[in-house]
Amino acid sequence: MASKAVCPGSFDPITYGHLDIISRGAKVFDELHIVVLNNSSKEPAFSVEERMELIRSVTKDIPNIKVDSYRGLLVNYAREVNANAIIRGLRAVSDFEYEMQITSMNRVLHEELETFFIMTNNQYSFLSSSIVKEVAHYGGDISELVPPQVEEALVTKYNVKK
Ligand code: COD
Repeated sequence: MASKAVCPGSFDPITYGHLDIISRGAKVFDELHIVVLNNSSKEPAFSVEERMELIRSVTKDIPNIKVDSYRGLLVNYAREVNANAIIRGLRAVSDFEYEMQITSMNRVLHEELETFFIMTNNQYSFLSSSIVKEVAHYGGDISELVPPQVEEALVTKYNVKK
């Protein structure tokens, strides 16, 4: 049976940190679904469609990836697409508590679904969508943090000059 994993997130917007996790995960599983979900504690800057479009654009050279969105619980999405694994990234100890909480909750909701963690590449250990938006908002250089398409979308969104 082909292995199928889900890489869930807000991806608001996708960064080189996300992309690193996605490309490494895609080497391990036969099929990887990147799914844009709602994180109830975050107010998104980009619409779901905009986020999916950016993900599609920056992952177009990775053949075993599908980009999707879902309104609802991640475990229900995983059931619908018959995935048996979740991939998450870990940047620092500070990520651990939150990750442990949602992993445990997801296991209560769907005990066959395993979560796998990929350690961040040191180069991206400080990187998050929030920090990128903050720097972009004030016109700072984000070219080392996100792919060019995402940089362009942020510059347009915040109406700042490069
Ligand atoms: N290096 C490595 N990994 C990174 C980096 C980086 N620089 N930046 C981000 N990541 C990883 C994150 O650790 C995460 O694993 C993934 O990339 C996505 O990150 P975000 O920030 O885009 O996404 P989150 O953490 O906001 O996603 C949370 C979900 C949307 C997945 C979660 O809220 C969810 O599952 N919502 C649906 C409802 C649900 O089922 N909730 C869970 C049960 S309570």
